Amino acid sequence: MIVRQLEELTGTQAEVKAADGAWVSRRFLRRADGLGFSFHDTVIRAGTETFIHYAHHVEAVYCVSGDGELEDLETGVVYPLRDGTLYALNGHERHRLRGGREDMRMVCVFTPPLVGDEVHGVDGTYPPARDDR
Ligand code: 9YT
Repeated sequence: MIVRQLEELTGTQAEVKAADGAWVSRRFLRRADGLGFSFHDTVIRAGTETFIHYAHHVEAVYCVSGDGELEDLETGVVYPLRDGTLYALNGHERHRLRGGREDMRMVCVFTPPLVGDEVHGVDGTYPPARDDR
Protein backbone atom coordinates (compact mmCIF):
# COMPACT_ATOMS: atom_id res chain seq x y z
CA MET A 1 0.00 0.00 0.00
CA ILE A 2 1.15 3.53 -0.78
CA VAL A 3 0.01 6.51 1.33
CA ARG A 4 1.29 10.00 0.54
CA GLN A 5 0.49 13.55 1.61
CA LEU A 6 0.66 16.52 -0.74
CA GLU A 7 3.04 18.38 1.62
CA GLU A 8 5.58 15.57 1.27
CA LEU A 9 5.95 16.34 -2.45
CA THR A 10 6.65 20.06 -2.04
CA GLY A 11 10.14 20.97 -3.20
CA THR A 12 10.95 17.42 -4.36
CA GLN A 13 11.39 16.04 -7.89
CA ALA A 14 7.73 15.00 -7.73
CA GLU A 15 6.73 18.68 -7.89
CA VAL A 16 7.19 19.80 -11.51
CA LYS A 17 6.58 23.36 -12.74
CA ALA A 18 5.96 24.56 -16.29
CA ALA A 19 8.79 26.75 -17.61
CA ASP A 20 6.37 29.66 -18.07
CA GLY A 21 4.78 29.18 -14.64
CA ALA A 22 1.38 28.28 -16.13
CA TRP A 23 1.03 25.10 -14.05
CA VAL A 24 2.53 23.08 -11.26
CA SER A 25 2.05 19.32 -11.20
CA ARG A 26 2.39 17.35 -7.98
CA ARG A 27 3.05 13.80 -9.18
CA PHE A 28 1.75 11.54 -6.44
CA LEU A 29 2.22 8.30 -8.40
CA ARG A 30 4.88 7.88 -11.07
CA ARG A 31 6.08 5.09 -13.31
CA ALA A 32 8.47 3.77 -10.68
CA ASP A 33 5.51 3.11 -8.37
CA GLY A 34 4.51 0.34 -10.76
CA LEU A 35 0.74 0.84 -10.99
CA GLY A 36 0.62 1.28 -14.76
CA PHE A 37 -0.63 4.87 -14.54
CA SER A 38 0.57 8.14 -13.05
CA PHE A 39 -1.61 10.31 -10.81
CA HIS A 40 -1.12 14.04 -10.38
CA ASP A 41 -2.62 16.99 -8.53
CA THR A 42 -2.11 19.86 -10.97
CA VAL A 43 -2.79 23.57 -10.51
CA ILE A 44 -3.42 25.64 -13.65
CA ARG A 45 -2.71 29.29 -12.87
CA ALA A 46 -5.44 31.88 -13.47
CA GLY A 47 -5.19 33.73 -16.77
CA THR A 48 -2.64 31.38 -18.40
CA GLU A 49 -2.85 29.55 -21.71
CA THR A 50 -1.07 26.28 -22.57
CA PHE A 51 -0.95 24.35 -25.85
CA ILE A 52 -0.86 20.61 -25.19
CA HIS A 53 -0.64 17.53 -27.38
CA TYR A 54 -0.16 14.22 -25.57
CA ALA A 55 0.85 12.24 -28.65
CA HIS A 56 2.22 9.36 -26.57
CA HIS A 57 -0.21 9.23 -23.64
CA VAL A 58 -3.88 9.26 -22.82
CA GLU A 59 -5.01 11.44 -19.94
CA ALA A 60 -8.13 11.90 -17.84
CA VAL A 61 -8.53 15.20 -15.99
CA TYR A 62 -11.04 16.00 -13.25
CA CYS A 63 -11.47 19.62 -12.15
CA VAL A 64 -12.09 19.95 -8.41
CA SER A 65 -11.85 23.74 -7.98
CA GLY A 66 -11.41 27.03 -9.82
CA ASP A 67 -12.41 27.74 -13.38
CA GLY A 68 -11.06 27.74 -16.90
CA GLU A 69 -11.58 26.59 -20.43
CA LEU A 70 -10.57 23.70 -22.68
CA GLU A 71 -10.41 24.18 -26.45
CA ASP A 72 -10.39 21.03 -28.59
CA LEU A 73 -8.14 22.11 -31.47
CA GLU A 74 -9.30 19.16 -33.57
CA THR A 75 -12.90 20.42 -33.62
CA GLY A 76 -12.73 24.03 -32.40
CA VAL A 77 -15.20 23.25 -29.60
CA VAL A 78 -14.57 25.17 -26.34
CA TYR A 79 -15.65 23.60 -23.04
CA PRO A 80 -15.97 25.50 -19.74
CA LEU A 81 -14.15 23.84 -16.85
CA ARG A 82 -15.26 24.05 -13.23
CA ASP A 83 -15.54 21.90 -10.11
CA GLY A 84 -17.09 18.62 -11.25
CA THR A 85 -15.96 18.65 -14.91
CA LEU A 86 -14.05 15.68 -16.29
CA TYR A 87 -12.39 15.45 -19.69
CA ALA A 88 -10.53 12.50 -21.16
CA LEU A 89 -8.10 12.82 -24.07
CA ASN A 90 -8.78 9.40 -25.50
CA GLY A 91 -7.79 10.42 -29.04
CA HIS A 92 -4.51 12.29 -28.43
CA GLU A 93 -6.34 15.52 -29.25
CA ARG A 94 -4.39 18.75 -29.59
CA HIS A 95 -5.90 21.15 -27.12
CA ARG A 96 -5.48 24.49 -25.39
CA LEU A 97 -6.01 24.88 -21.68
CA ARG A 98 -6.89 28.30 -20.30
CA GLY A 99 -6.89 29.27 -16.67
CA GLY A 100 -9.84 31.46 -15.72
CA ARG A 101 -10.34 33.98 -12.94
CA GLU A 102 -9.13 31.61 -10.23
CA ASP A 103 -6.42 28.95 -10.17
CA MET A 104 -7.85 25.65 -11.30
CA ARG A 105 -7.06 22.43 -9.46
CA MET A 106 -7.11 19.25 -11.52
CA VAL A 107 -6.69 15.58 -10.70
CA CYS A 108 -4.89 13.99 -13.68
CA VAL A 109 -4.26 10.35 -14.60
CA PHE A 110 -1.86 9.36 -17.39
CA THR A 111 -1.21 6.06 -19.06
CA PRO A 112 1.43 5.02 -19.85
CA PRO A 113 2.57 6.56 -16.57
CA LEU A 114 4.87 9.57 -16.60
CA VAL A 115 8.37 8.87 -15.42
CA GLY A 116 7.78 11.99 -13.37
CA ASP A 117 10.04 14.80 -14.61
CA GLU A 118 8.25 15.61 -17.86
CA VAL A 119 7.43 19.12 -18.98
CA HIS A 120 5.82 19.92 -22.33
CA GLY A 121 8.10 20.07 -25.38
CA VAL A 122 7.70 22.91 -27.89
CA ASP A 123 5.30 20.61 -29.76
CA GLY A 124 3.13 20.29 -26.64
CA THR A 125 4.03 16.64 -26.04
CA TYR A 126 5.59 14.72 -23.23
CA PRO A 127 8.23 12.30 -24.55
CA PRO A 128 7.25 8.65 -24.91
CA ALA A 129 8.05 6.41 -21.94
CA ARG A 130 11.42 4.72 -22.44
CA ASP A 131 12.87 1.76 -20.67
CA ASP A 132 16.11 3.60 -19.88
CA ARG A 133 14.48 6.47 -18.00
C1 9YT B 1 -4.41 19.37 -17.18
C2 9YT B 1 -3.08 19.31 -17.83
O1 9YT B 1 -2.86 18.59 -18.76
N1 9YT B 1 -2.17 20.14 -17.34
C3 9YT B 1 -0.82 20.14 -17.74
C4 9YT B 1 0.04 19.38 -16.76
C5 9YT B 1 -0.25 17.91 -16.74
N2 9YT B 1 -1.60 17.54 -16.51
C6 9YT B 1 0.60 17.26 -15.66
O2 9YT B 1 1.73 16.96 -15.96
O3 9YT B 1 0.10 17.06 -14.55
